[in-house]
Amino acid sequence: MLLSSPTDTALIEADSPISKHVETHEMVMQDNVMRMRQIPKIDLPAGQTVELKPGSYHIMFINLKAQVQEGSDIPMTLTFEDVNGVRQTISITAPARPLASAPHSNHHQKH
Ligand SMILES: [Cu+2]
Repeated sequence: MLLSSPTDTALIEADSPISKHVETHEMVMQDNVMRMRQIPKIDLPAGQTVELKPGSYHIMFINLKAQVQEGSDIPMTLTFEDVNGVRQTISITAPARPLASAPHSNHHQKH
């Protein structure tokens, strides 16, 4: 999903009927391992296109209400807030993508 805005804006909330919770995440390198973490918002600098994709910023569905097929279109509502605090809500659909190899938390057994 590609997001761009003519003014400084941020994606502050995502919601979808397919899951209980929807979070915005980013990938960060930590101890040479890519991990994801929840972020409160995704900044959209004026005129710049920000891409949401596996391995980068993404929207994560927590506690899915039903099985989701890869590639199926997921309806969701995105809430944006600009620098003046003005909010705008947009309804979209976006294709579901697999996680790739990015576990949420690492549970390595170490000796
Ligand atoms: Cu995630």
